[in-house]
Amino acid sequence: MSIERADVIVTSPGRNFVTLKITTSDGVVGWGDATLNGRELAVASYLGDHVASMLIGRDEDRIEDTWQYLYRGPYWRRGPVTMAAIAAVDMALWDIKAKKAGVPLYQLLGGASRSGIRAYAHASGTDYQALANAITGYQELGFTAVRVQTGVPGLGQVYGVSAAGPGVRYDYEPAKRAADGSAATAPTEESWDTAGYLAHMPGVFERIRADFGTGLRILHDGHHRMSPIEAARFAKDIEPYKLFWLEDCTPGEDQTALRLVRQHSTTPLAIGEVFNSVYDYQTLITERLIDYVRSAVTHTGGITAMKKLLDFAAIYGIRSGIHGPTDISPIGMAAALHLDLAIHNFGIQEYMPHNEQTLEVFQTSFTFDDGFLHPGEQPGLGVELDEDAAAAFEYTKAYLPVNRLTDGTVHDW
Ligand code: KDG
Ligand code: MG
Repeated sequence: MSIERADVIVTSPGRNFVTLKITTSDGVVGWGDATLNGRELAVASYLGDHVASMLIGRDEDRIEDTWQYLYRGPYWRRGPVTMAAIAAVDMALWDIKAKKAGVPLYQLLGGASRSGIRAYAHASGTDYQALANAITGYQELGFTAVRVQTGVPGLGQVYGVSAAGPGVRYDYEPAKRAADGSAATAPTEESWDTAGYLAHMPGVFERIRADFGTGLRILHDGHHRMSPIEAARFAKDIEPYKLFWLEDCTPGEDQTALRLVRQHSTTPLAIGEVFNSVYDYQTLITERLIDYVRSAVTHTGGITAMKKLLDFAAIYGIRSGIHGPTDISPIGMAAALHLDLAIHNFGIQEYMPHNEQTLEVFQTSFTFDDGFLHPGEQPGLGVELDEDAAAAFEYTKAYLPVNRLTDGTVHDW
């Protein structure tokens, strides 16, 4: 048997997704997620124009060999576009292998190491009361861990904070279409003030601890906005509130920045959602500069590469915190859940439920119950894409916003 077809499907059920469908000569179908938020068509072209023809006739069982062929073969290695494309091929081949074996994928990764996958939700609000209401709402759903993001006095819309108002569940969709829902032509711009943020946030964590007690796992995302010394001071300032993690405190591309933060604080650190290779972590892991690996399976070369990355992290006592916002499709999410269940050094899983339109296109078998996710027992990844439903949602260009400091300088997210 061999790979007979490789088709790229782009759909936009409220947001854009790129999916690879691999079909074998005996009709087994495997699915892979290749969604790269705001740059979707670059990956669709990489797959459709350059990779698809290389797959035809290959043995679908040779997953490691295909991974190395796609990674080393083209001369140009790494990068988010390449690694998202390789990830999609890899996921689809694992999906096929597990379907052929008649087992859920986690069984091929070593079997279950736990009964459920602790998930964290995104709680946010423009002011403290709205944030507290959101936390309460997620606790009522069973979550024991929440990421908290809130507005900063003096600033307008802040990245990662819902403007929807108290009590409304936040669908995390920072990539914006035009105001009327049509294709965007350029990113929106938001303003940012690091000093105001640094002055405001410790008081927010203090109130959360006072109101919600010590049992709640509190996570926070710095979205790469601090300089190394700002991040070091912030991580130290918030130590009394014992966060589960502080994510992306400094821009991800500078691994040595984390040395400075680490020297000054015991606040646990998480980073990696914009990484695409184990080499992005080499210094961070071997020098124990982080506590959680935040890569997405979709952006890091798939299940084959993530398993190796997480095994490497395990040697240094570093745990997983796999990226799981809504720009990871249900296929990418399922891949994360199978890994989460199987690996020993699982930490926590991000969970942003997809909207109803997305779940019409992607039929999932994973479950959420009382704070814990499970990938389900369906053979393969456990997600099938409905091509008729997908065809009803035309690609609509959307961009992540650009941040500017109050003097107009372009800043990180
Ligand atoms: O595409 C960008 C989003 O995935 C990102 O902003 C989400 O920071 C994020 C998170 O931690 O989920
Ligand atoms: Mg993040």
